[in-house]
Amino acid sequence: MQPVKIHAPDAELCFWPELISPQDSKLYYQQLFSDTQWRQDKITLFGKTVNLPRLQAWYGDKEMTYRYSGIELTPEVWTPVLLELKALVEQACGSSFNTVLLNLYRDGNDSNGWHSDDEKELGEQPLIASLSLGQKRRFRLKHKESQSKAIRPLSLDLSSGSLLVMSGSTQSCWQHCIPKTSRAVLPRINLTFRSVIHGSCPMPTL
Ligand SMILES: O=C(O)CCC(=O)C(=O)O
Ligand SMILES: [Mn+2]
Repeated sequence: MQPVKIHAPDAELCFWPELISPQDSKLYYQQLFSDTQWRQDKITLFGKTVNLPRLQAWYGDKEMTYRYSGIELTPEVWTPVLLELKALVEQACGSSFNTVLLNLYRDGNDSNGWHSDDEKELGEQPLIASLSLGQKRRFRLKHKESQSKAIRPLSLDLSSGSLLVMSGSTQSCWQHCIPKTSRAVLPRINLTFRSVIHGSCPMPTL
């Protein structure tokens, strides 16, 4: 399937609206929902520790151990279903990955705050492949230069089975988020496949 190129200044965005069929997406969603080692991670901001507004899990190659807040963490070992999805995504976008960060948005109160996936461990121009399963949620992007009002923010509805690939200068020039919604929504799982340099990790954002 050919992706749709989304044109925006300082960004490279490629979108597959239906990389995975609705039937297969449903099966993958159910399997990941029940078989993933979901964790309630916390973040400390200005001396206050709070729960992240979503559950997370991190899988990857064994040597991706990292240190975070004084503790050493190792990713969970790839499961057959995650390897299957990794292969599908790698084939679509022609890049390879060594980790995946999974997010579970349980309802409309769960969210992911404005951030860029620009940790130095991801390299200069990281390619991030974001696969969505379950409830459709809105994904927003805004250019980092608030003065450049001429550059319009973007909104994309990420439905089940869709793949969004962000590359080039997207992470250095833009931020993205999944806002809360007051609509009654079912859970959504998002997988961001990443290629991380040894001994590093994706850091949580609020
Ligand atoms: O849930 C999404 O679509 C985005 C997830 C994300 O930005 C991240 O995990 O860094
Ligand atoms: Mn992100």
